[in-house]
Amino acid sequence: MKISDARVIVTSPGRNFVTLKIVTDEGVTGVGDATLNGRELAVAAYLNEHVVPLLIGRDPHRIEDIWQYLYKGAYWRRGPVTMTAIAAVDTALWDIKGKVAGLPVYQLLGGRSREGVTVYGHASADTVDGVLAEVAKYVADGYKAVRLQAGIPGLSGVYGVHTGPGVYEPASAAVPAEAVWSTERYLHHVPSLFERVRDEFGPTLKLLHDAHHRLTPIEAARLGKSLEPYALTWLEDPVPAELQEGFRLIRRHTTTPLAVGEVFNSVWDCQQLITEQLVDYIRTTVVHAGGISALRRIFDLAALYHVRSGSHGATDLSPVCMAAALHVDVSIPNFGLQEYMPHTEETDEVFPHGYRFENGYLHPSEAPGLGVDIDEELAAKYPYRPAALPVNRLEDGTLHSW
Ligand code: KDG
Ligand code: MG
Repeated sequence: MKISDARVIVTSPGRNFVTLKIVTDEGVTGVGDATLNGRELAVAAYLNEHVVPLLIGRDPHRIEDIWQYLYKGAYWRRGPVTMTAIAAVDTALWDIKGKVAGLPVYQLLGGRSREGVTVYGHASADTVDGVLAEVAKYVADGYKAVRLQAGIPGLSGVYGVHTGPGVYEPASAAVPAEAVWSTERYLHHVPSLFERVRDEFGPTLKLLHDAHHRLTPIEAARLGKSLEPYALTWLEDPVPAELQEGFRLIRRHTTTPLAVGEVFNSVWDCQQLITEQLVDYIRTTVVHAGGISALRRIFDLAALYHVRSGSHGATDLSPVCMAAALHVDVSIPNFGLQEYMPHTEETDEVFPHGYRFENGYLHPSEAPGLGVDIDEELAAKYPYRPAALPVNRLEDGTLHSW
């Protein structure tokens, strides 16, 4: 069997997605998500210009060899654009292998380690009362875990806080929107949110929070400490994680579990965090960390150090990524949680898929391969629209992150 064609499909059914479809001379096809929020066309160009020409004529069964060839052969290793492109190829090849084998991909990864994939939903609102109402809806839907994000009094347009109808979408204008951030206001407000939710919903509901990389290590340590009475499952992205040793300082001060990794691209980005046991959950995902093959390697390393998976699953990761993530989640021994934000109806129509939500769990498709596809005709009806992630400035105008 040989790869005869590979198409890069850019579509925007509510938001932008990039998808790679690999076609073989025997007519078997595979899909991989290649979406990098706000930088979609860079990955599309990388694939079209530098990767697709290298794939034609290759044996699609040689997943590992093709991965190594694209990674080592580029000379310029790692980076989000390169690794997202490699991830798309890897994911599509696993899809093909599953279809040829007549098995869902999780069977090729060792089979089930659990009955369902526990997911967390997003309770998000301007006010604490609004968040409480959202949590109640998730609990009624069977969710076992909920992430809490609330507006901060005195700040408008807080990143990560979704209000009103429609799905979560942080990328808006072609030129990044700007908001004002105050760490003081934030650190003062967040504990009161968790106090109310714990009081109302009791001790067993898993509660999470995302700090979106906005703190310094000592500020994060203070937040972790102040949230200890509310027993979070995790505090996510407390600080930007380029300086992995920065997590030592947070760890020294708090027992609040830490999660990090949605912006990581390779095992090297989390090596120190994992081997020094500086985090509890590693949030790397299929699309941005080099595909199913590379993600499994990260999770295997994590398993040796009591670190569990907690893959990113926001709406800017397409249903192709979610389908692939679920095959990994259901098979690995050290699964923790999977993030889940439902996509828009338009997105679900463009990406028909067989995974399903039931009572707090997602279940991968039982169809051979990943159990997801792209309707190319429908995709063509939604042209690309430039959209970028926002930035924050401190009250004095200094550029902060998110
Ligand atoms: O593209 C950025 C989003 O995926 C991100 O803001 C979502 O932080 C996020 C999360 O935890 O889902
Ligand atoms: Mg996050």
